[in-house]
Amino acid sequence: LKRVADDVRTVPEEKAPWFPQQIKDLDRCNMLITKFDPDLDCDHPGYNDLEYRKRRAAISELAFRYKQGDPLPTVEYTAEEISTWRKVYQQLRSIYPSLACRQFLDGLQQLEKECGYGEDRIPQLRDVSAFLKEKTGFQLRPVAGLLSARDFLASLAFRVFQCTQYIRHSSSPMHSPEPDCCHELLGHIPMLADKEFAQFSQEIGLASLGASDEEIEKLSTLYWFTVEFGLCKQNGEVKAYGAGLLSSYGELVYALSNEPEYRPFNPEETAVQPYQDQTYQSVYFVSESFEDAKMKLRKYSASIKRPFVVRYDPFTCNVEVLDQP
Ligand code: TIH
Ligand code: FE2
Repeated sequence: LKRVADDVRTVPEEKAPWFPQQIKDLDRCNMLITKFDPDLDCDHPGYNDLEYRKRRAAISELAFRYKQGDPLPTVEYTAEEISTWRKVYQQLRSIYPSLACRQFLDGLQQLEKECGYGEDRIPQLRDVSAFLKEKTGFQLRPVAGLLSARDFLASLAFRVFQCTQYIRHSSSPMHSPEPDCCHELLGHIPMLADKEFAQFSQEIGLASLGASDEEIEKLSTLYWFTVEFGLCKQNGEVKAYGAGLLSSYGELVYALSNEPEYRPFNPEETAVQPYQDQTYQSVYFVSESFEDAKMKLRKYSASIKRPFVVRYDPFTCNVEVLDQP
């Protein structure tokens, strides 16, 4: 490998799609996907609730205005929102001990002790981000809704996790087809407090930088079946580590019942498995351990063809581009 002298060197556009090389560049990674939008999708549980839609728009506005380095916006949640949170928290909390993986339970316990997690209030992104920064270097950034896979994955390369701040509609606390703060705060955050999982997440992000559309599609499918809906073995039992499961009472119970199909996690196969984003998954992939998932993913990433190599510099928090020999 030949190191390129200039750190801010970029890859010419004909060689690869643009990608962020500095954390500040994430301000440009904000392409939203209009899917499950309460204003556009008549099946959305909030579609007929004008109050809810107005509230969503106001919280989205905070994310649209956000620039890297700004203090994270805080939201004063209403009594109704807190009551939705309470239902979600109570229900899930009662089944976590038997269904969630050890890393998740450790993270959640720390959040309850050190970060004000509990059923009575919705934690603020600002506090959670400060907590994570100390544990694994991850930080949060507010996002208005579902991001394009390319932009979402790119932020992981910088240990930045894009988080929605609104809450699901009160009529469906047990499952949401789109991310919301229950999903982020309960599903993702406890896992991101684990060092090994944080590393795993960043590696998916780094693999995505400058990748072709086809590769992005495969990586986001891998992300889907691991970070969102992954299962892993622990002491001879199958446990959940995927955030989409850990934030949905309905799907968490379903995934660990004997109804769905299980297959061993294998990146080549998993990356091309069609997935379900409206309702529960019909197949889940089971890893032997995180270590195993990380090693397999690393091998897969190395097989992605790019005309350059990227390296994250933890001192400057920049992504360096190196030429292939
Ligand atoms: N289904 C999850 C929940 O109910 O919390 C949310 C999502 C996970 C992945 C995409 S949307
Ligand atoms: Fe998610």
